[in-house]
Amino acid sequence: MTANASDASNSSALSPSAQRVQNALAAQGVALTVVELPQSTRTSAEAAAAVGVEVAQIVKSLIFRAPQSDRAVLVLASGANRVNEKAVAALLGEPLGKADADFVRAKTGFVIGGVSPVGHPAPLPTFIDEDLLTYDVLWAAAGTPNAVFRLTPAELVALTGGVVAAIKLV
Ligand code: 5CA
Repeated sequence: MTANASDASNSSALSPSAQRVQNALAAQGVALTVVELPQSTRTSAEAAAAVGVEVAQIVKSLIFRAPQSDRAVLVLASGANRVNEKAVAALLGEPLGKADADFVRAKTGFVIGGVSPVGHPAPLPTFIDEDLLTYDVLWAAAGTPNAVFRLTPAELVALTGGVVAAIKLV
């Protein structure tokens, strides 16, 4: 597509990674809006402060590696929780290991700190922390470390097709 004067002067133009998330949302037919903020949303705490919600309402998009199948597994956790890797592995039926930054980038198309629940090159097996379903409103990363979007828990489940489960470390 050719840039024009109107694009160049559009202060709401998104960076390419954030635009990929916006396009993925639009392709699924939901009216959700990616916003790029001047401040960092790299961590759950920063994201919560930036949008003015509790850290528990931030969707952490964590990638684990299933080495037997070399699959990436997406875990969507409340910003307040740590993930019980063994519980996720049991649900998946395969052991899980850590993912390094290159693996995360290759499987999601996003850098750590900006990994979105949607907009990946190919679908990922996805698990959703059941605690996220207790909030009216959530915010998730949208492709860069300062891009986010607001959604409901029902939208998170519908958009990702994730399995809702008890996966926090207690
Ligand atoms: N933008 C915010 C939420 S809106 C965000 O992306 N938070 S996050 O928690 O989902 O992403 C940061 C996560 O990336 C950390 O919790 C951690 O699990 C992971 N991470 C951070 N550094 C590394 C690293 N060097 N290698 C692999 N994973 C990492």
